Amino acid sequence: MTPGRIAIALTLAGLWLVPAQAETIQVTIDKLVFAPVEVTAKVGDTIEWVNKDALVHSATATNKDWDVNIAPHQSGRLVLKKPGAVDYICKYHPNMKGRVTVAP
Ligand SMILES: [Cu+2]
Repeated sequence: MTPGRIAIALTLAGLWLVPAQAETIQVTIDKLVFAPVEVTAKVGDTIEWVNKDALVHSATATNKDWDVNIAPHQSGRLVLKKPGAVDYICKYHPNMKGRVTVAP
């Protein structure tokens, strides 16, 4: 869908004036890589990691704020509660790195 068509669809659906709502941001894990490596979000948004590998991974904040386990071919979710930038790794494969920047 083109941006113009999305605007028309939102207008027809009466969604245009609704304030921004919490979003779910997907990060794919494929062959031991988080993609995209870096995401931006807002407090209240959800990050969903989708693990395409046959290995268990985690998204573990280096500041210890959160630790999400993601089973093979499953997904793991986290609701962002605090603003700030958080670097994370996979605790099983520590050279897997990502970053979430959370706006207030
Ligand atoms: Cu891993």
